[in-house]
Amino acid sequence: MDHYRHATQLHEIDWASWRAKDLATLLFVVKDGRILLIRKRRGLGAGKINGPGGRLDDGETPLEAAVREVEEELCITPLDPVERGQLRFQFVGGYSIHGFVFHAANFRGEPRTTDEAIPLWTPLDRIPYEEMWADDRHWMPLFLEGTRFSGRFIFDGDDMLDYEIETP
Ligand code: 8DG
Repeated sequence: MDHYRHATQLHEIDWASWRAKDLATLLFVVKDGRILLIRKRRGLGAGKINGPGGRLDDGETPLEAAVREVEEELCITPLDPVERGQLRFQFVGGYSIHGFVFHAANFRGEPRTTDEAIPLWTPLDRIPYEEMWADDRHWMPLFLEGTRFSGRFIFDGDDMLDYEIETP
């Protein structure tokens, strides 16, 4: 909605009618006290550390896309992913993206470096927030403790201008 291209604060947006231009996924495997992060090599957020994920293809559900993206980016198959949260991002300039965040406790295969990502098994107390999107430090602790969350954010490029995170 280019309608919101000038918004810098959450209250300027009618979130009930807000619809993102793109839907996307993030999936974090958490196992043996470590979380499987990636150094993202291309796409939105290239260079940053994140979880594997990307935009939905036509006709895909978020769950299907989440599994496909992990397979494409890391060559592993996450087992029994569960949705834990949603993230709604409005960018200054008009772009918007709605992310679905999944957790998986297990996977099949061995993570490999691909054109898209470098796998980084990371101890849970050493998450490199300074190399991640600015919002992640606010919801990742909820994710890791198993609390469901729903976040809304306004970004200007890499800068987070306003945010709110709700839990049940
Ligand atoms: P491409 O072929 O279109 O380049 O790539 P794609 O795989 O379709 O999409 P992408 O560019 O990888 O999708 C953007 C990813 O970035 C998607 O997984 C959601 C994620 N993402 C944001 N914003 C934020 C954020 O603020 N924090 C985190 N952790 N992830 C984010 O778009």
